[in-house]
Amino acid sequence: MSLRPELLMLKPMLASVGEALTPAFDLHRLDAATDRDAFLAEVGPRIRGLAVNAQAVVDGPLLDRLPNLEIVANFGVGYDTIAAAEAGRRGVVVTNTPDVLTDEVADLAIGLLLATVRQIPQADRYLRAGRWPEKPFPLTASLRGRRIGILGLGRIGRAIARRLEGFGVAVAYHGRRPQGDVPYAYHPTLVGLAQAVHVLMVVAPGGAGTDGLVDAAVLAALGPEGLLINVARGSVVDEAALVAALEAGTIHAAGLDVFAAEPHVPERLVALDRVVLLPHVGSGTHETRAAMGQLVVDNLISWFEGRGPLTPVAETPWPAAGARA
Ligand code: 8YV
Repeated sequence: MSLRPELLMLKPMLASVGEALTPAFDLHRLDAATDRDAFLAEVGPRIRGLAVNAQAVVDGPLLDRLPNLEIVANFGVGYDTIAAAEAGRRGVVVTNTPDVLTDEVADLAIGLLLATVRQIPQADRYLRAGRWPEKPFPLTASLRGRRIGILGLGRIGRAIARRLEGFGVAVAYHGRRPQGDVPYAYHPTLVGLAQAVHVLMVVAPGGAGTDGLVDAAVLAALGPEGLLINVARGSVVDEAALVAALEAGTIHAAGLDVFAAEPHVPERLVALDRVVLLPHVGSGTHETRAAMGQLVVDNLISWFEGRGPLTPVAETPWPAAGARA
């Protein structure tokens, strides 16, 4: 048996993560196994750490196969596909990658907002299709004088709001509770926020607590001039209701970086010209992905050197009260 801690990756990760882990750990790859069951039966009991990409499912049945697991290090700030509370009950700590991606995702959110309002990709397509000599590109909506609502004023939501201040637009927000240290108007209900703004930007974490939160009623409240921008999780928006609202013109447009069943995007969305669709690239730069990978590595090294996790999630606080060793 190896004296080096044994780690499992469920899917391929950024190459630098594997390279940085290899000197200190024995790395196993579940996706490389031809027989997943036989692999987990043999290797599972020796696994002490998991390194996972955001959106990889870590559920009770998988945790059952890993009885000596100590830590799940997630590559991503969102960890809605990890059963974190269940992991906590089993004494397993879960870490994510906050802060290192905040500004990058906020930048992308602003880019997506402008692209959607001013139809930047559509204008690019128009030029490339050789249509400019026929007649000028049609006039678009404007960000001027618009009110922007943010659903989820966490780290990324705040970074977006700060950027919006520079654009001279009014910002309001909805979340579980008002936050005392911000100058933005709080709306206790999401429908109330949607009614009060022209643009709703979704930045709330995914998971059971936010599933389908942006539903037909919220979209109706946003109204026929309204825009929806989502850089959080597809699950936060009722995608069928969104498609229906866009098709019927009950909202004006949408800019989406995330979808309910990634990487699959409903054909009816793709068919609509008033939406800007991105393949989940919010954190997708060389610099930020490298920083996220480094934080995954640093969490694992810190843990196995006995210094505890660097960025544990809320469900598995550290140091933990109670039973955890
Ligand atoms: C993912 C993300 O990490 O951080 C998150 O929650 O959604 C992204 O940054 C990315 O999809 C890589 O898996």
